[in-house]
Amino acid sequence: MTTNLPLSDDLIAQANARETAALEEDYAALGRQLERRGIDIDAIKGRVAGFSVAVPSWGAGRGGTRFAKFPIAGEPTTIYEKLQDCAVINQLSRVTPRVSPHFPWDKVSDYAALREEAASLGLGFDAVNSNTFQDQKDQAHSYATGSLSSTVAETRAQAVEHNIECIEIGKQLGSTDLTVWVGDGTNFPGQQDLARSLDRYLEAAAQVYAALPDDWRMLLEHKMFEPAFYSSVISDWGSSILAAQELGPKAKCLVDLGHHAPNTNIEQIVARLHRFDKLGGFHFNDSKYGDDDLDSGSINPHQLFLIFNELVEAELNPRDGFNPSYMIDQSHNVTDPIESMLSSAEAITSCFAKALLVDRQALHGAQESNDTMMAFQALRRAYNVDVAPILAMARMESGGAIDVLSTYRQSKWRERKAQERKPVGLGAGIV
Ligand code: PSV
Ligand code: MN
Repeated sequence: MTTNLPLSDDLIAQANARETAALEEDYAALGRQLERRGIDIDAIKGRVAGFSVAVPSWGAGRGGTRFAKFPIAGEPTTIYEKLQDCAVINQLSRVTPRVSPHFPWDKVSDYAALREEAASLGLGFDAVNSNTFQDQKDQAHSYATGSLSSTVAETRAQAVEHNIECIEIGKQLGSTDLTVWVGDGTNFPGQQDLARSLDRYLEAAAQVYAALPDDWRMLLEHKMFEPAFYSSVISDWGSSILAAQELGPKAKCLVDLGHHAPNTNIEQIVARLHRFDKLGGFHFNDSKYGDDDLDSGSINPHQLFLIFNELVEAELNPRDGFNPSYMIDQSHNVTDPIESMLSSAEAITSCFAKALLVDRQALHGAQESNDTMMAFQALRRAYNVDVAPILAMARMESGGAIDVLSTYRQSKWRERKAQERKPVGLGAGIV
């Protein structure tokens, strides 16, 4: 297979050459500091090198809010251009080797060719996402009454069929997960029967479930509100786990960090879902109010760390299994999406690395003896470590950039694409 990587290796090597001496110094100093705590920095670096998080195809564009889109010159408009931008992110960060596509947004006529194109860019495909929250041109039945839970039988059948089509596409792309998020819900008390709408959802979702290949999972993504503001059919992790339990073992819950009420204890939700073998994956982003699109780790990096602390615990106690899928799901309208995704991938990987630094023996010992302060300090001591040299060293050793953002700017990728790509229309925002 021919490789077609978007940035030149020379550019990355030259940028790294200017940073290598300082990195080696910082890495050695951190290595000595961690050694005093009995931690082998190279072992942590090895775990970091094995970590990955998928990026969403739609995150390569400046999605913005549903109120406005402010396109930038050089923004991608096709899945092919989006893949190129995702390849830039992976080439620099080395932690985002998979792209999660969304249908019908990313529909093409030849999926084998799309898979090959992705592979030549060093990318594979992650979970396929269905879209029954928007009407498409020439669609027979509107989703105005909901999709999998609609009162209209033909609409439900159409939503089921679309999800099955996504599975078929996913098989061709090499995916093994179908992520299902429905915007179904109501805006008025009394608008729909709360129990019967869930019954309809479960019946339709079971038809999708029945079409899953043996090695596939169906990831149910809950969201408290928006676009429905009074009730959502799969509004919270309770509805999600009940639905997943009803559907069967291949149905798991997907936690989008922005889909909860403010201040919800998401790390506890993670522990609960894992306890019942229903932790399917994450959509990473951050949130200040009830939003779900701010850059990961930009508002509450400590929460992200606490989530990874639970994930490291879960991995050590796999119970029935531990295989959550990780993806970034963010899209706003103020930065170059490549830069946001690079920054988020770094924030996510940092929290993973910090969680690995937690002295588990000290933590568990303090928990058992009810030494609250020392239990908390076991977490605090790990959270306070600046793990940047570990991430940078892992990246450099696998061909990525020590300083991802500065190398990206030096590449002038966006400026070059502004000359080549057709301008994006104003369009509408997405949810
Ligand atoms: C819904 O807000 C969501 O988080 C789901 O993952 C969608 O598929 C995605 O955003 C894209 O709009
Ligand atoms: Mn999401």
